[in-house]
Amino acid sequence: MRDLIYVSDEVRAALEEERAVVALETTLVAHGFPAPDGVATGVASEAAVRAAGAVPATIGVLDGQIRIGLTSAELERFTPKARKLGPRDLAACAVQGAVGATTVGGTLVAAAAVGIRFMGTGGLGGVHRGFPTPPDVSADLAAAARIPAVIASSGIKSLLDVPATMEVLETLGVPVIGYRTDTLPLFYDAAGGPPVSARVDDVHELARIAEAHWRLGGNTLLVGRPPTESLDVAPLIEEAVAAALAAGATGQAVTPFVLGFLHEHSGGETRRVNRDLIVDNAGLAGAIAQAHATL
Ligand code: PSU
Ligand code: MN
Repeated sequence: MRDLIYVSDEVRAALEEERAVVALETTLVAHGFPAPDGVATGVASEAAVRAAGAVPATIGVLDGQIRIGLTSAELERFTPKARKLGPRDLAACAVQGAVGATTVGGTLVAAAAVGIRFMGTGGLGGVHRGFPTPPDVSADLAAAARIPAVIASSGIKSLLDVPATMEVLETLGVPVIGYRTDTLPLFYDAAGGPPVSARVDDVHELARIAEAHWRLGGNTLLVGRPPTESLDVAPLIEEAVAAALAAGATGQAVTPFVLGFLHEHSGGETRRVNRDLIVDNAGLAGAIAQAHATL
Protein backbone atom coordinates (compact mmCIF):
# COMPACT_ATOMS: atom_id res chain seq x y z
CA MET A 1 0.00 0.00 0.00
CA ARG A 2 1.25 3.54 -0.80
CA ASP A 3 1.80 5.85 2.11
CA LEU A 4 -1.40 7.63 3.06
CA ILE A 5 0.38 10.97 3.37
CA TYR A 6 2.91 12.37 0.89
CA VAL A 7 4.93 15.41 1.93
CA SER A 8 6.84 17.30 -0.78
CA ASP A 9 10.65 17.50 -0.44
CA GLU A 10 10.55 21.24 0.19
CA VAL A 11 7.93 21.00 2.95
CA ARG A 12 9.62 17.98 4.55
CA ALA A 13 12.97 19.77 4.67
CA ALA A 14 11.37 22.87 6.21
CA LEU A 15 9.61 20.81 8.87
CA GLU A 16 12.78 18.89 9.72
CA GLU A 17 14.68 22.16 10.12
CA GLU A 18 11.79 23.66 12.16
CA ARG A 19 11.35 26.49 9.67
CA ALA A 20 8.05 28.32 9.15
CA VAL A 21 5.45 26.36 7.14
CA VAL A 22 1.91 27.49 6.23
CA ALA A 23 -0.87 25.11 5.19
CA LEU A 24 -3.22 26.29 2.43
CA GLU A 25 -6.51 24.67 1.46
CA THR A 26 -7.76 23.54 -1.96
CA THR A 27 -11.53 23.99 -1.52
CA LEU A 28 -11.27 27.62 -2.47
CA VAL A 29 -9.22 26.61 -5.51
CA ALA A 30 -11.85 24.09 -6.66
CA HIS A 31 -15.12 25.51 -5.37
CA GLY A 32 -14.51 29.08 -4.21
CA PHE A 33 -14.01 30.75 -7.60
CA PRO A 34 -14.93 30.20 -11.22
CA ALA A 35 -11.98 28.76 -13.20
CA PRO A 36 -9.24 29.88 -13.70
CA ASP A 37 -9.39 32.24 -10.71
CA GLY A 38 -9.18 29.44 -8.13
CA VAL A 39 -5.79 28.21 -9.32
CA ALA A 40 -4.52 31.79 -9.73
CA THR A 41 -5.57 32.54 -6.14
CA GLY A 42 -3.80 29.42 -4.90
CA VAL A 43 -0.60 30.33 -6.76
CA ALA A 44 -0.71 33.94 -5.51
CA SER A 45 -1.31 32.72 -1.93
CA GLU A 46 1.79 30.52 -2.13
CA ALA A 47 3.81 33.51 -3.36
CA ALA A 48 2.53 35.61 -0.44
CA VAL A 49 3.58 32.92 2.05
CA ARG A 50 7.07 32.85 0.50
CA ALA A 51 7.32 36.65 0.53
CA ALA A 52 6.74 36.45 4.29
CA GLY A 53 9.67 34.05 4.63
CA ALA A 54 7.67 30.83 5.11
CA VAL A 55 7.18 27.69 3.02
CA PRO A 56 3.68 27.09 1.56
CA ALA A 57 2.14 23.63 1.96
CA THR A 58 -0.99 23.47 -0.15
CA ILE A 59 -3.00 20.37 0.73
CA GLY A 60 -5.33 18.13 -1.27
CA VAL A 61 -6.09 14.49 -2.04
CA LEU A 62 -4.74 13.06 -5.34
CA ASP A 63 -4.12 9.50 -6.57
CA GLY A 64 -4.91 7.85 -3.26
CA GLN A 65 -2.74 10.14 -1.14
CA ILE A 66 -3.13 13.19 1.05
CA ARG A 67 -0.54 15.45 -0.58
CA ILE A 68 1.10 18.20 1.43
CA GLY A 69 2.89 20.62 -0.89
CA LEU A 70 1.51 20.66 -4.43
CA THR A 71 3.13 21.56 -7.77
CA SER A 72 1.29 24.01 -10.02
CA ALA A 73 0.40 21.14 -12.38
CA GLU A 74 -1.16 19.32 -9.42
CA LEU A 75 -3.05 22.46 -8.38
CA GLU A 76 -4.72 22.46 -11.83
CA ARG A 77 -6.40 19.15 -10.98
CA PHE A 78 -8.63 20.80 -8.34
CA THR A 79 -11.60 21.54 -10.59
CA PRO A 80 -15.26 21.92 -9.49
CA LYS A 81 -15.58 18.13 -9.92
CA ALA A 82 -13.26 17.55 -6.94
CA ARG A 83 -14.92 16.29 -3.78
CA LYS A 84 -15.17 18.87 -0.98
CA LEU A 85 -13.38 17.38 2.01
CA GLY A 86 -14.23 18.17 5.58
CA PRO A 87 -12.49 16.23 8.38
CA ARG A 88 -14.81 13.23 7.96
CA ASP A 89 -14.19 12.91 4.21
CA LEU A 90 -10.38 12.65 3.94
CA ALA A 91 -9.98 8.91 4.56
CA ALA A 92 -12.68 7.72 2.14
CA CYS A 93 -11.46 10.08 -0.58
CA ALA A 94 -7.85 8.88 -0.27
CA VAL A 95 -8.72 5.17 -0.17
CA GLN A 96 -11.14 5.51 -3.10
CA GLY A 97 -8.57 7.38 -5.20
CA ALA A 98 -10.78 10.40 -5.88
CA VAL A 99 -9.62 14.00 -6.27
CA GLY A 100 -10.48 15.85 -3.08
CA ALA A 101 -10.22 19.54 -2.16
CA THR A 102 -9.72 20.22 1.54
CA THR A 103 -11.83 22.74 3.45
CA VAL A 104 -10.38 24.63 6.40
CA GLY A 105 -11.38 21.75 8.69
CA GLY A 106 -9.95 19.11 6.35
CA THR A 107 -6.75 21.12 5.96
CA LEU A 108 -6.32 21.42 9.74
CA VAL A 109 -6.60 17.62 10.12
CA ALA A 110 -4.03 16.88 7.40
CA ALA A 111 -1.68 19.64 8.55
CA ALA A 112 -1.77 18.44 12.15
CA ALA A 113 -0.83 14.92 11.01
CA VAL A 114 2.58 16.27 9.90
CA GLY A 115 3.02 18.97 12.54
CA ILE A 116 1.99 22.12 10.61
CA ARG A 117 0.24 24.66 12.85
CA PHE A 118 -0.38 27.72 10.67
CA MET A 119 -2.82 28.27 7.85
CA GLY A 120 -4.45 31.03 5.83
CA THR A 121 -7.94 31.18 4.34
CA GLY A 122 -10.64 33.64 3.29
CA GLY A 123 -13.29 33.21 5.93
CA LEU A 124 -13.97 30.45 8.43
CA GLY A 125 -17.14 28.38 7.99
CA GLY A 126 -19.71 28.60 10.77
CA VAL A 127 -23.38 28.46 11.68
CA HIS A 128 -25.59 28.99 8.62
CA ARG A 129 -28.33 31.59 8.78
CA GLY A 130 -31.88 30.89 9.87
CA PHE A 131 -30.93 27.74 11.78
CA PRO A 132 -32.65 25.58 9.15
CA THR A 133 -33.91 22.03 9.65
CA PRO A 134 -31.59 20.19 9.58
CA PRO A 135 -29.20 22.74 11.09
CA ASP A 136 -26.02 23.44 9.09
CA VAL A 137 -22.92 24.12 11.18
CA SER A 138 -19.57 23.99 9.38
CA ALA A 139 -17.19 21.22 10.40
CA ASP A 140 -14.53 23.96 10.47
CA LEU A 141 -15.72 24.78 13.99
CA ALA A 142 -15.37 21.28 15.41
CA ALA A 143 -11.93 20.95 13.81
CA ALA A 144 -10.85 24.28 15.31
CA ALA A 145 -11.97 23.05 18.72
CA ARG A 146 -9.73 19.99 18.68
CA ILE A 147 -6.66 20.88 16.58
CA PRO A 148 -3.90 23.29 17.73
CA ALA A 149 -3.37 25.88 14.99
CA VAL A 150 -3.50 29.53 14.02
CA ILE A 151 -5.87 30.40 11.17
CA ALA A 152 -5.34 33.79 9.51
CA SER A 153 -8.67 34.87 8.01
CA SER A 154 -10.93 37.81 7.34
CA GLY A 155 -13.27 36.51 10.02
CA ILE A 156 -16.31 34.33 9.55
CA LYS A 157 -17.93 34.29 6.11
CA SER A 158 -20.68 36.91 6.36
CA LEU A 159 -23.13 34.78 4.42
CA LEU A 160 -23.37 32.87 7.74
CA ASP A 161 -24.92 33.80 11.07
CA VAL A 162 -21.88 35.63 12.45
CA PRO A 163 -23.18 36.32 16.01
CA ALA A 164 -24.25 32.66 16.40
CA THR A 165 -20.85 31.50 15.13
CA MET A 166 -19.09 33.80 17.61
CA GLU A 167 -21.09 32.21 20.45
CA VAL A 168 -20.16 28.71 19.31
CA LEU A 169 -16.47 29.69 19.07
CA GLU A 170 -16.63 30.98 22.64
CA THR A 171 -18.29 27.75 23.81
CA LEU A 172 -15.55 25.75 22.08
CA GLY A 173 -12.78 27.86 23.64
CA VAL A 174 -11.49 29.25 20.34
CA PRO A 175 -9.90 32.70 20.82
CA VAL A 176 -10.97 35.24 18.20
CA ILE A 177 -8.06 37.62 17.79
CA GLY A 178 -8.43 40.90 15.93
CA TYR A 179 -5.26 41.68 13.98
CA ARG A 180 -5.01 45.47 14.19
CA THR A 181 -8.78 45.67 14.77
CA ASP A 182 -11.17 45.69 17.76
CA THR A 183 -13.99 44.03 15.84
CA LEU A 184 -14.03 40.86 13.79
CA PRO A 185 -13.97 41.62 10.06
CA LEU A 186 -17.09 40.49 8.19
CA PHE A 187 -15.21 38.79 5.35
CA TYR A 188 -15.74 41.33 2.50
CA ASP A 189 -16.55 44.11 4.95
CA ALA A 190 -13.89 45.41 7.37
CA ALA A 191 -16.38 47.14 9.69
CA GLY A 192 -19.48 46.34 11.70
CA GLY A 193 -18.53 42.94 13.10
CA PRO A 194 -18.75 41.73 16.71
CA PRO A 195 -16.00 42.59 19.23
CA VAL A 196 -13.02 40.22 19.26
CA SER A 197 -11.82 38.42 22.39
CA ALA A 198 -8.42 40.15 22.13
CA ARG A 199 -6.76 42.68 19.84
CA VAL A 200 -3.16 42.16 18.74
CA ASP A 201 -1.11 44.56 16.62
CA ASP A 202 2.09 42.63 16.21
CA VAL A 203 2.85 39.14 14.85
CA HIS A 204 5.47 38.41 17.52
CA GLU A 205 2.92 39.02 20.26
CA LEU A 206 0.47 36.85 18.33
CA ALA A 207 3.00 34.00 18.15
CA ARG A 208 3.58 34.25 21.92
CA ILE A 209 -0.18 34.19 22.61
CA ALA A 210 -0.58 31.11 20.39
CA GLU A 211 2.25 29.34 22.20
CA ALA A 212 0.73 30.23 25.59
CA HIS A 213 -2.74 29.08 24.46
CA TRP A 214 -1.35 25.73 23.32
CA ARG A 215 0.59 25.31 26.55
CA LEU A 216 -2.72 25.67 28.39
CA GLY A 217 -4.23 22.86 26.34
CA GLY A 218 -6.01 25.20 23.92
CA ASN A 219 -6.33 24.44 20.23
CA THR A 220 -7.08 26.72 17.26
CA LEU A 221 -6.86 30.51 17.48
CA LEU A 222 -8.85 32.38 14.82
CA VAL A 223 -7.11 35.56 13.68
CA GLY A 224 -9.24 38.13 11.84
CA ARG A 225 -7.51 40.63 9.55
CA PRO A 226 -9.66 43.34 7.89
CA PRO A 227 -9.70 43.15 4.08
CA THR A 228 -7.63 45.93 2.52
CA GLU A 229 -10.49 46.86 0.21
CA SER A 230 -13.76 46.78 2.16
CA LEU A 231 -17.07 46.02 0.46
CA ASP A 232 -20.57 46.33 1.97
CA VAL A 233 -22.69 43.77 0.13
CA ALA A 234 -25.15 42.91 2.92
CA PRO A 235 -28.31 43.23 0.75
CA LEU A 236 -26.77 41.13 -2.02
CA ILE A 237 -25.86 38.45 0.55
CA GLU A 238 -29.53 38.32 1.66
CA GLU A 239 -30.49 37.78 -1.97
CA ALA A 240 -27.84 35.12 -2.46
CA VAL A 241 -28.89 33.16 0.63
CA ALA A 242 -32.55 33.28 -0.51
CA ALA A 243 -31.52 32.13 -3.98
CA ALA A 244 -29.60 29.17 -2.49
CA LEU A 245 -32.72 28.14 -0.57
CA ALA A 246 -34.94 28.52 -3.65
CA ALA A 247 -32.49 26.49 -5.76
CA GLY A 248 -32.55 23.69 -3.18
CA ALA A 249 -28.81 23.96 -2.45
CA THR A 250 -28.12 22.12 0.81
CA GLY A 251 -25.17 20.90 2.88
CA GLN A 252 -21.75 21.30 1.27
CA ALA A 253 -23.26 22.97 -1.81
CA VAL A 254 -24.56 26.05 0.05
CA THR A 255 -21.30 27.98 0.48
CA PRO A 256 -20.08 27.52 -3.14
CA PHE A 257 -23.57 28.45 -4.42
CA VAL A 258 -23.72 31.66 -2.40
CA LEU A 259 -20.15 32.69 -3.28
CA GLY A 260 -20.85 32.01 -6.98
CA PHE A 261 -24.06 34.06 -6.85
CA LEU A 262 -22.22 36.98 -5.27
CA HIS A 263 -19.37 36.80 -7.79
CA GLU A 264 -21.91 36.89 -10.64
CA HIS A 265 -24.19 39.60 -9.27
CA SER A 266 -21.55 42.03 -7.99
CA GLY A 267 -19.97 42.51 -11.39
CA GLY A 268 -16.90 40.62 -10.17
CA GLU A 269 -16.33 42.91 -7.17
CA THR A 270 -16.73 40.20 -4.52
CA ARG A 271 -14.48 37.94 -6.56
CA ARG A 272 -11.70 40.51 -6.58
CA VAL A 273 -12.02 41.37 -2.88
CA ASN A 274 -12.27 37.68 -1.94
CA ARG A 275 -9.16 36.82 -3.94
CA ASP A 276 -7.14 39.71 -2.51
CA LEU A 277 -8.10 38.99 1.09
CA ILE A 278 -7.20 35.30 0.71
CA VAL A 279 -3.77 36.20 -0.64
CA ASP A 280 -3.18 38.80 2.10
CA ASN A 281 -4.28 36.34 4.80
CA ALA A 282 -1.81 33.77 3.43
CA GLY A 283 0.90 36.41 3.81
CA LEU A 284 -0.17 37.14 7.38
CA ALA A 285 -0.13 33.40 8.19
CA GLY A 286 3.42 33.33 6.81
CA ALA A 287 4.47 36.26 9.00
CA ILE A 288 2.95 34.64 12.13
CA ALA A 289 4.58 31.30 11.33
CA GLN A 290 7.91 33.05 10.80
CA ALA A 291 7.54 34.95 14.09
CA HIS A 292 6.73 31.67 15.86
CA ALA A 293 9.75 29.91 14.34
CA THR A 294 12.02 32.59 15.83
CA LEU A 295 10.42 32.76 19.32
N1 PSU B 1 -12.97 31.16 2.36
C1 PSU B 1 -13.24 31.69 1.14
N2 PSU B 1 -13.82 30.88 0.20
C2 PSU B 1 -14.14 29.56 0.47
C3 PSU B 1 -13.87 29.03 1.77
C4 PSU B 1 -13.27 29.88 2.68
O1 PSU B 1 -12.97 32.86 0.88
O2 PSU B 1 -14.67 28.87 -0.42
C5 PSU B 1 -14.23 27.56 2.06
C6 PSU B 1 -13.29 26.95 3.11
O3 PSU B 1 -12.76 25.77 2.57
C7 PSU B 1 -14.19 26.63 4.28
C8 PSU B 1 -15.46 26.31 3.55
O4 PSU B 1 -13.70 25.56 5.06
O5 PSU B 1 -15.54 27.37 2.61
C9 PSU B 1 -16.67 26.22 4.47
O6 PSU B 1 -17.67 25.48 3.84
P1 PSU B 1 -18.94 24.95 4.67
O7 PSU B 1 -19.70 26.20 5.05
O8 PSU B 1 -19.71 24.09 3.69
O9 PSU B 1 -18.41 24.19 5.83
MN1 MN C 1 -22.21 22.99 5.92
